[in-house]
Amino acid sequence: MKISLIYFDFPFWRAEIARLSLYLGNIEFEDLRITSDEFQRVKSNGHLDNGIKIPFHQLPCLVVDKISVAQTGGIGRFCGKLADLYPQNNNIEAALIDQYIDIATDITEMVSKTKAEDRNNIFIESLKRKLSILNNSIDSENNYLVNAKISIADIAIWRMIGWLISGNLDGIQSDILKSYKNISKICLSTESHPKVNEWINKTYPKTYIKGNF
Ligand SMILES: N[C@@H](CCC(=O)N[C@@H](CS)C(=O)NCC(=O)O)C(=O)O
Repeated sequence: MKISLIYFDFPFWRAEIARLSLYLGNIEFEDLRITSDEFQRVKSNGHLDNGIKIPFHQLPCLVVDKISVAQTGGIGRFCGKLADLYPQNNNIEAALIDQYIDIATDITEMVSKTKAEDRNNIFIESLKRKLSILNNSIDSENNYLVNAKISIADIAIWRMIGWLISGNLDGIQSDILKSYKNISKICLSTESHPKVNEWINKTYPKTYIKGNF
């Protein structure tokens, strides 16, 4: 099976859910990172400069034996199944993992649909409400979100939170996580997984600070 994952050159959760699953599962893949210039063309014509089709004109896109697949959740589940980070025969465990992928999407959309000037107190309070609910959904004894083993849910939440506290989002302070200890614990456990650590060393910008949760 020939697999390529197409995204931009940064470790956002929408791409990392796939890249990191494949890496953790020792599954060979092409990690294709495109420029924002090429993405402007993708948005208008729905394919890469080399002709590869990009469904819905959106990234990430996974290409499996020349078949292009879009949508973060589906891509994450596909890679998770290959890498044993998402169950193939346990529907309830799958649904528990899915709910974390979907809350990562909800929070991402909530933030990315606002401009810096709209991130006022009301917005920050509603973001904190979401984080608090997420925090309370996690058992404080657990190192991972579902069934005490790493899954695509942990990768999604760790990288979504990493983006949220990066300091690169105007109006969102990097200490926003400080009251949410269960989320922090999940992020720290995921980041210190040996293969995750290897991937960070191999692919993240040298400025990336570990343990910052
Ligand atoms: N529903 C899509 C959303 C992906 C998405 O919004 N990707 C952004 C880049 S991070 C994008 O392609 N935006 C351009 C557009 O939506 O036209 C998914 O879950 O993958």
